[in-house]
Amino acid sequence: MIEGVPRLLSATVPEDRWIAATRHPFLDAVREGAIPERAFDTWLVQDALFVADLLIFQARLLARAPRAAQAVLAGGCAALVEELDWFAAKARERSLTLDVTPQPATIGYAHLLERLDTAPYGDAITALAVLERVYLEAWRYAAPASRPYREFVEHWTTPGFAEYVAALDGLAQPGGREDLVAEVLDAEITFWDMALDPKEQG
Ligand code: HMH
Repeated sequence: MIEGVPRLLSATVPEDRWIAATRHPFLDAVREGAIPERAFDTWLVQDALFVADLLIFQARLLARAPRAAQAVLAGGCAALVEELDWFAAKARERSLTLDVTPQPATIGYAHLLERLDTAPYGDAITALAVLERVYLEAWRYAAPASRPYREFVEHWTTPGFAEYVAALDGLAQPGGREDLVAEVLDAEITFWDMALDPKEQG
């Protein structure tokens, strides 16, 4: 048993990477309010780019999903569209542009999503379930955050998001390409690393 990993996925998820992805030092720093806002903002804008890539992947996954998985995946696509609106609103509030160059972590993750496009459905949905579960558990670990990040941590730990992640757990088909699950966790770790060491954006 690994804490935070659903039972169905526990045999598929490498424990060391799981812990590195869900208890990253960036998350401790967010909880403590110890991240400079500039660094947080840089990461936030890259996450917006990631969500745009994720929507493309997920829409394609929906197109080839079995009938029984359509409602959850379609709901997820609609939620990602709303999430992009939310990112746009946060960017306006914080005077940030979303029109930035993707950083290497974001480009690397986008390439992984492209490879998942051509993976068998069972492997792709399992990777998506892990991708969302790891994000939820990471933000749960960061809670309760002090200001100025509390609203962000609350946004990514809502009951609605948790229910969606649980529904994805139920769609996962573990036992296939475990290397893809490990790659998702590595991509998540690299994404948090980028948050601690952001390249300045023009
Ligand atoms: C890096 N992983 C990352 N960003 C996200 N927004 C999610 C997962 C979940 O949508």
